[in-house]
Amino acid sequence: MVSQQDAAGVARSEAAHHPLDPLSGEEIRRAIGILREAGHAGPETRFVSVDLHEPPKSELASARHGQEFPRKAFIVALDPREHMTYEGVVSVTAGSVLFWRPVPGARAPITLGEYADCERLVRADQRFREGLRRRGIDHPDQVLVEAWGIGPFTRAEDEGRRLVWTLCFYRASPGDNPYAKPIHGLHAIVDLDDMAVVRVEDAGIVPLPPGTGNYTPGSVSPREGLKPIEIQQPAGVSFEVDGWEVRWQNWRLRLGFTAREGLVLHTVGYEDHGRLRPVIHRASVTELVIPYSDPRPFQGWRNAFDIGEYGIGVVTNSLELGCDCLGEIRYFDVELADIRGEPYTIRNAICLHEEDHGIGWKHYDTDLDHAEVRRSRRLVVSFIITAANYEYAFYWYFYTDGAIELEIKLTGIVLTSAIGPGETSDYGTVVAPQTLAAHHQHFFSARLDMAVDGDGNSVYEVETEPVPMGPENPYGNAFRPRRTLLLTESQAQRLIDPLTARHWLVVNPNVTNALGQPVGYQLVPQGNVLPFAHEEASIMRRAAFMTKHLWVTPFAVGERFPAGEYPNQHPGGAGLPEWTKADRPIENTDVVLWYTLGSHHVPRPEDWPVMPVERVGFTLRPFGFFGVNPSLDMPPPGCDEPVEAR
Ligand SMILES: [Cu+2]
Repeated sequence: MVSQQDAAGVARSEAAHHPLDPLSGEEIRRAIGILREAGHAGPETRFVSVDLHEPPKSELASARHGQEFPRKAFIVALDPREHMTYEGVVSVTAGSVLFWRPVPGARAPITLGEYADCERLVRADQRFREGLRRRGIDHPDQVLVEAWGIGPFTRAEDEGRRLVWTLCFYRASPGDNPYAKPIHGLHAIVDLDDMAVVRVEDAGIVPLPPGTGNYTPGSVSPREGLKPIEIQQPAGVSFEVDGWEVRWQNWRLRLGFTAREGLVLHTVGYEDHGRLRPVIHRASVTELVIPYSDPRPFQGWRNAFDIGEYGIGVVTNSLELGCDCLGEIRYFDVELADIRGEPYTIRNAICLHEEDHGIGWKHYDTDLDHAEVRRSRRLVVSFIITAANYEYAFYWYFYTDGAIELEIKLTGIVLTSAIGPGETSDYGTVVAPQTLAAHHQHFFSARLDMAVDGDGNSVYEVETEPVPMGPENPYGNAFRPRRTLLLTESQAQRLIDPLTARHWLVVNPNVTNALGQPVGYQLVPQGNVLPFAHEEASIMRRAAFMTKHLWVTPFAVGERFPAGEYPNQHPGGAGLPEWTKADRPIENTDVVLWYTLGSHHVPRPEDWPVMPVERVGFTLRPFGFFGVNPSLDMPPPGCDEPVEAR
């Protein structure tokens, strides 16, 4: 064992430079090896995820440069013979299993390997093939079979099974868009553990739509007249990258990546005159749920948890220069584990670059006939995922004025179903002949473990109120912001209200700026929406986080995902609704903000056959964090000299 530990130590120092670095392929391999050697995993074991087991904050705080540090893997796996999910932590550096435990009742997320096996299985099933033949489809190999989380839509005899149901589409010829030919009514219910088709259901035939929905250059001739735009940075980039650490214009942060969340930001801080001031300890998007409106049989089952049921790290794209990203790009490869626990690499998974962002500030002094203008710049950290028909592109922006923004771009192909010739529906838009795109919504949960100048943070709701006319307001013009301190979790379950300019302010009551005000960052909502599902609909219990735009919790180890650790087939109530029952105090403590971003999607004909990008986001802006415009010292561009000098 000693030699193994030595070997592990060497591998660790080669692989990781910081305790928050994502696991390398070698560390993944080592972790799985340790687990197997301890007898916890056999040939049947299916691995869901092998991610860094992040060190506790206390350990991070005491970590010193050049010091050795432990490396641990958090592993989720399942044994299909036992129908049991397991989770545990392996110390890669100590060569030992720290714990390994069954999670009774949990249904592990659907892995990519199972997703592919499920498609092959269903295509080969005689009952399914008969269903295809009834629809005049003789080529099962041209049928795209998607495995969807079944949620609560199971029967009594399904008890204990890990199930999915399938939606299928027909690729009439190679290269065609399968979503143009949704196969209506034919659904297989598949036990992923046994990898067996439990039953095939036929809710009735609707003919395939006639269109092709193709969007590639072969089927669309590109327009003319677009001259090239080239982004040039002749002196190179202004950011520095050291391993997974990024420094840019006073910003310092670390990048991370997990199978479930994709990109994670760690220890986001701002270097303010030589002093590194923390802002966010950890930020990521921790759930994504898409409830659909269509009430027809099976169509009403479509409620995907793209993060909790599948994971978005595993479906991250390899990005291409000039297509996904423009300019001087630094890419990061990430390493994940496949279903057998073997590491594999997604090349160019994370894109890092900087962008000019228009004017940052300006003033023209009329008397002096003199203008001062500064450009704004932002650092962009992004990744893009493909969740079957849909693409989600996640962009974290860091600005020269101290703001941080999350923008999520939604694109790809809307989910379709077939309807009869000439038919319409209240529950979707006809986007092509006989092709219905159901109304739906996308709810993201951004988890922001805040650390505004340290861990002692409080959250205020800030609204603006008019002042009653009277001695205090004789002209009726007065209005003022009203701050309400959110004291406990139950007080901190809030909705947006744009008409009162409602937003939330995270302050550190223990630290003041030069003006004597507590330092803070505002969470400023952009457009948002609430779910329209009935309160008794299962999705409202399973994804209860989406019923509020803001939740605030005190930081607690293990409170990572707003719909719980294992949302697959979960009846609901886990995660935020469960934790916040305790109504814990949240004043002057280490707080976590959970902000829900809702994108409301009534499909347009213009969303077909591939939809133009739609955006949702929010901004974190300094409010008293600096005490003065932090971009004051941006260097003048060439245009700032007095006009008379020209
Ligand atoms: Cu949509």
